[in-house]
Amino acid sequence: MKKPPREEPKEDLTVTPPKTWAAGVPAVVHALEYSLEQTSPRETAVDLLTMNQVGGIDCPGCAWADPAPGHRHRNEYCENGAKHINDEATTRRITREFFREHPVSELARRSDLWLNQQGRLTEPMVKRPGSDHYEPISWRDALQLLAGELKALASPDEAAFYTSGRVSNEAAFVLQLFARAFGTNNLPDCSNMCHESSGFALHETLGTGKGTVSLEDLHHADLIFLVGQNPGTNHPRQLSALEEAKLNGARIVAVNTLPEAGLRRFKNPQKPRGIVGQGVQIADRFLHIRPGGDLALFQGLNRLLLEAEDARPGEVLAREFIESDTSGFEEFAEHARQVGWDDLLAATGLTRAEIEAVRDDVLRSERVIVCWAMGVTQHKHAVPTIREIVNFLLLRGNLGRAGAGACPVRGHSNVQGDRTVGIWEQMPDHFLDALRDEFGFEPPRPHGLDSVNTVKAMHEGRVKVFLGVAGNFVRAAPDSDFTEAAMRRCHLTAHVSTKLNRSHTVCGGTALILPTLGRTERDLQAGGEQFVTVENSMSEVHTSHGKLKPASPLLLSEVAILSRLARHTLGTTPDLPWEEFEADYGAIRDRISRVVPGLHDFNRRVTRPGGIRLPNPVNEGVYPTATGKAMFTRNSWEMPQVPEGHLLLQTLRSHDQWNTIPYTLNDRYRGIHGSRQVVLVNPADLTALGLAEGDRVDLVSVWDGGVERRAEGFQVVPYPASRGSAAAYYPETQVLVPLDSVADISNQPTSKGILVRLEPTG
Ligand SMILES: Nc1nc2c(c(=O)[nH]1)N[C@H]1C(S)=C(S)[C@@H](COP(=O)(O)OP(=O)(O)OC[C@H]3O[C@@H](n4cnc5c(=O)[nH]c(N)nc54)[C@H](O)[C@@H]3O)O[C@H]1N2
Ligand SMILES: Nc1nc2c(c(=O)[nH]1)N[C@H]1C(S)=C(S)[C@@H](COP(=O)(O)OP(=O)(O)OC[C@H]3O[C@@H](n4cnc5c(=O)[nH]c(N)nc54)[C@H](O)[C@@H]3O)O[C@H]1N2
Ligand code: SF4
Ligand SMILES: [Mo]
Repeated sequence: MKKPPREEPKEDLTVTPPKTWAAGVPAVVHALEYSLEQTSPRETAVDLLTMNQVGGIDCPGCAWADPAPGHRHRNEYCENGAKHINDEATTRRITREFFREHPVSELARRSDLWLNQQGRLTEPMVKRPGSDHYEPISWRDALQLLAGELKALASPDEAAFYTSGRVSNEAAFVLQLFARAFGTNNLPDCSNMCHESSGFALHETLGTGKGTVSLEDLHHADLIFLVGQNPGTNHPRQLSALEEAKLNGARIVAVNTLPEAGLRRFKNPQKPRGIVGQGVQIADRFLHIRPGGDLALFQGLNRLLLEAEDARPGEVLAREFIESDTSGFEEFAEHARQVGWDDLLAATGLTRAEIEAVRDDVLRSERVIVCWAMGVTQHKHAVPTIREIVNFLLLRGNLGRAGAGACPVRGHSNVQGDRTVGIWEQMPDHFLDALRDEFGFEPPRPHGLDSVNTVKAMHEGRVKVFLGVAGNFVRAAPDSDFTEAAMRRCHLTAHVSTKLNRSHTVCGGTALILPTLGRTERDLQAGGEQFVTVENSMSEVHTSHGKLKPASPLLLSEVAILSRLARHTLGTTPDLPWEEFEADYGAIRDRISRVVPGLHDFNRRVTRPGGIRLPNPVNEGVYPTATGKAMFTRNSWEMPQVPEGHLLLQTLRSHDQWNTIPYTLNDRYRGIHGSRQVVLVNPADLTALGLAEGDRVDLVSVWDGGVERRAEGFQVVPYPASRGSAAAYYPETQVLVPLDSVADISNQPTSKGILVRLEPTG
């Protein structure tokens, strides 16, 4: 067993030039370094060789899709996937002695990095009211305690059940079934803070919340946009798909506020030439856009396409498709023609020539795909931005055909699947009807609380019991001080987790840690060894089989914990056979197959190599929207106002972290080493602000309401960020994101658009 570090890592910043390419041999070496620090060579090998293979472990990292069976590489994983899996397979353990030694008040002062590095949780623990220590508790007592608190609530709506997207379909289905049978739709999830804006925009305009493309489509596109995403770090195998597309002749346009390494060159570690050669250039064009400028960019492109059609009638727009498959074109076109170039260029920070060059790329391309992620969804006008991307795709019929479409690139490995099987506070009636018909109870109909509204409700005492299934809610949710105060006001907070994180240290009166098996581990139940299923970003549902010995004999699976909690709370009835679910996950999949369209005959179909691809109505020319057609929309925008002396801050991920969990203090591709307390700013902005490299500053968020939000002790790093913007790491800067600073319509926190000033601290 490896020993965890006892000391906090020392901050000692060094800065080197940002890298101009991603992956290749150093990436592999870095993955192994992190792995071997965590675990043993044997375990590293077992995990990695079965990862993303048929019958193997699904990578617990991002939701990127696997190539078709038969086309997979022997090493079908990336540097970061290797880190994520070994972070779970670590041989470090947290025992009851650890909690005896470390009071909760001390753990609450520890860094996110240190908490995670202590290793895997091994047995259920409780912190009782008035105590400053977690102490051991049996599973039975823990679940009875939680069930007792739930039953004592005046209303089921006084409970909230949070899910993070690593949870399997089976566990997620049991959780939402339990919550609804208990009587609430309070099912906030990480997706509320991730792709909620995509869901709303796509639902409205196309009638489906999901992306429309497959990996095959990417390989055969002529033109691919990468908007507001950093694939080299967050979806590394996307680079392999982009490489293939390029070899097939595709052009790539990257739109970003930062010139990320993965957008420039890619050296494929799976290919000999990737190791020794120059690699493949990824972006043919880089648009160094201002933060929040993407709506203006796509509106400008759309205007240019309309004008190109005026000049060459019948040659530019997909007239027949627009006629047969869409609604609202005339109103949209009238609006788009009125967009003023001055506003548009100011909002994007680009030149007209740059945008016209992209128009020419578009005009030369038969098949266009737009990929996007958090740089788009985490802004105030994210929903209109994505609607405008849909307008852009519709204009030339780039939907519903091979090599074209919309590609929201999902984060967590099963965040999309969790939604498919019912994790959403606003599930539509047809889903709730199917649940009623299958299980014989009437699910509650009023919408439940999303993540932001859960924080508000906890703060106001309207939610008293919080159960988090995976994730790290107090670090993922905005406005850390407010969110933590909200959490502390609960009667009871409980977390089903693999590893220790800050959410365990910010406790309600009573707090429970319910440790669980990770995806890498064998899951043995009464009905034999179980596997689970997940859905990737391309709507492919497939299996994941744990291989390793569980981190502790006292761990229960997520399904077992949730089924037992349901049994303790609601009792077993013939209609709700919780024991059966726990014993054999096939029984859960049977139920899913009758509730979720597209997953019929789930048990049989999902075990075929490659699994099931869920149908997307758009690809069949069906649009379940208000008009029954794909909808053009009119979108207005206001330029983000950045008063002099201020910057628009984005909170983002380093190369060495998984969401709220930093693995090291480095961010290799950006040339940042030894510290995360940095703020990256354009040198010209620094000069204007009278700041210089290495200056120490506090980041102060500017927002109405009289509360000061301050993140202390940052070092200034000159960096080619677009003018007027700044970048710093999440979750350290989470404290700056006001709870009320949300995207219109989706209520998603605007984690990429926070107005700040930098206050020198000498
Ligand atoms: N290694 C690793 N992989 C991960 C994760 C992780 O933490 N670590 N997290 C997973 C999850 S849950 C998610 S959601 C995804 C996140 O994947 P990404 O969306 O790639 O993640 P972020 O680090 O938030 O980076 C956002 C990108 O958008 C750019 N950007 C910011 N503002 C703007 C803007 O206004 N316009 C444009 N065009 N660009 C902008 C930033 O410069 C940055 O490149 O990654 C998943 N994969
Ligand atoms: N400021 C700011 N805030 C953001 C973002 C941002 O870019 N900026 N990004 C947002 C996004 S996109 C997302 S997705 C959220 C992420 O928010 P979350 O999904 O809530 O956070 P994670 O950091 O992924 O959660 C890590 C924890 O999950 C637990 N865990 C890991 N694996 C398992 C498992 O298999 N089972 C169980 N039960 N537990 C497990 C471990 O205990 C670990 O400590 O944060 C959001 N918040
Ligand atoms: S690209 Fe994503 S899913 Fe694939 S190995 Fe890397 S982290 Fe895992
Ligand atoms: Mo995410």
